[in-house]
Amino acid sequence: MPIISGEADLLRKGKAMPYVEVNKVKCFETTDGIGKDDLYIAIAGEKVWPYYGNYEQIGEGEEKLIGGARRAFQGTVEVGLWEYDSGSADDKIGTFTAYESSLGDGERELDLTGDGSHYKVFFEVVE
Ligand SMILES: [Ca+2]
Ligand SMILES: [Ca+2]
Repeated sequence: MPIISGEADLLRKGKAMPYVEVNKVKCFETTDGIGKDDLYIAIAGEKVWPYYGNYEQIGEGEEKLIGGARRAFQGTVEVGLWEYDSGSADDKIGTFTAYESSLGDGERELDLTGDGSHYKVFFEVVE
């Protein structure tokens, strides 16, 4: 993946570069409305997954191995799961904050329940 501007800043400063990395997403219940969800993941407001296209469809009982959708950060960073809608604003499945202090804690999982949904997201702060 290309080096994005934030990463370049960190490289210049010569500091350690923690990354937040989303490993897996499981869908237990899609957002309100009919059919599958059009899922995408954003970190610090920038789409990091899927790499091509606006979203990937996910249905109830399905999971996506995200593997490697990551971004460097310092301090804290917001990660969001969103449901793409073409005719209206996207629906927020949920957002959470990743902390630099979680470096080395291993993989964590969180439940997200926005817009009538239930997802589990598995993520990690790595070096
Ligand atoms: Ca929707
Ligand atoms: Ca949609």
